[in-house]
Amino acid sequence: MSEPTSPGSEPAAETPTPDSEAPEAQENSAIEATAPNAVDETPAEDTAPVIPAVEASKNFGITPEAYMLPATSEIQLLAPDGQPVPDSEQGPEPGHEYPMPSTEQLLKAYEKLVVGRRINDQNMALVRQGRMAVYPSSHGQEACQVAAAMCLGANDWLFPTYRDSVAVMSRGVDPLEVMSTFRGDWHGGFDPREYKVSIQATPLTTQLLHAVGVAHAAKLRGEDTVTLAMCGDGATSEGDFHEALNFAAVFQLPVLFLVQNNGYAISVPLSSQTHAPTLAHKAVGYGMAGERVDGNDLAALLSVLGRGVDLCRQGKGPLLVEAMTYRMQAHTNADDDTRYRERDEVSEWVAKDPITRMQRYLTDQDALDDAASEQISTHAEDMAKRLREAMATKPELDPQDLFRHVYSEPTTQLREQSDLLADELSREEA
Ligand SMILES: Cc1ncc(C[n+]2csc(CCOP(=O)(O)OP(=O)(O)O)c2C)c(N)n1
Ligand SMILES: [Mg+2]
Repeated sequence: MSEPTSPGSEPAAETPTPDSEAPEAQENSAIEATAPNAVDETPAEDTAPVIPAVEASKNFGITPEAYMLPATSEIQLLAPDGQPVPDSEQGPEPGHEYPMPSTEQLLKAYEKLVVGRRINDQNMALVRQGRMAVYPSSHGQEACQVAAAMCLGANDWLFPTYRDSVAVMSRGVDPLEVMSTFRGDWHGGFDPREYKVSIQATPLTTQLLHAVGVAHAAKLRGEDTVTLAMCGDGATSEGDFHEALNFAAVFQLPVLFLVQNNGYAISVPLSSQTHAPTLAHKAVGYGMAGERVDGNDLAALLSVLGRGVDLCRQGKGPLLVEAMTYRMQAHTNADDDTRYRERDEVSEWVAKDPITRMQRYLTDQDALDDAASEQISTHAEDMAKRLREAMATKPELDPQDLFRHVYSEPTTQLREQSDLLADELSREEA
């Protein structure tokens, strides 16, 4: 078996074969020698291949392995009781130290948490009243979603899942527009281009490929755009997850993949989903860095995702972040979670709630007093009331909308179906 030649190795000396002496062969080799694509026979310079992880690790003065592997424990800046985690206990490893975000940024983020939780509760009530068709709860996962939206700049793109309504709202989309999707009265309530937020993907992991495509296009055009793609723990078993991460790594694209590990894919626990030591470790196989963060610690998330987006912007992406969190409610209103998880398990996570943790910290920092708390609650209540009132009105729907916007020029079949429906409706009215 011959040894494979590496890009920097000397080309092997060629032994002339009897054929190469023939006039025809000599003529051909002369053509090759003068052709524009002729193989350059001069020895290549000794250029070692550039391995992105090696280059990236130099920024931190650490080994490529230490750069790519996630920290040995979850990155945490605030303990569940709201106390800052001392550096000594956190045991920061080189390349894994993260600063505490400013109190101002945390206060802004805290307000989004409170609004997100209130809208979530409102939606659960609307579903029970039959005013909303389906709602995948984000209760417990608000910190991941607020931080994902807040770490992006104006030219960046967010690619959320069905569960990430709080991320979409935190990027500035009106809750009324977000929830019209879950009411089932329109394909999607907002213009993705206006907010640079993709529609919430229901087919698992398709949005990761879209995020990679947008990042690729931006890189080719020389645009300053980072994409952040969100998915769940279960989604990491999908083939699209592999294709998205591999393509992003091969082309060194500015994509931050955020996996919200909430422990379950509907009723399937993580232990039945993967044999990987952690989901963050999956990054290493693709040649990108992985990080694991407490997904209920808003401060840590803002810091880890903020740095991740910065690295992507500097051309040092892609990156994978696994956020350890928990879905406090059932998968959707169509699910009964008492059939597959113990109540004690759910109660354990109450103590790790992302909102009370941040509230305690901000109160201790004298950044949040009763008056400020009251103001935030009133704002959240007003938003819930507006949503409630809007959802109480019957939407005016035109069944012919089913056929509009499918193609710029409707096909013959669509026209036929549209005519059939029109005929049926006119007979119903008569
Ligand atoms: C391609 C595809 N396969 C299956 C489903 C059905 N499905 C909907 S949600 C879900 C579980 C996803 O779990 P996870 O990725 O952990 O996200 P979570 O719901 O916990 O946020 C499944 C299997 C789907 N929507 N799309
Ligand atoms: Mg999950």
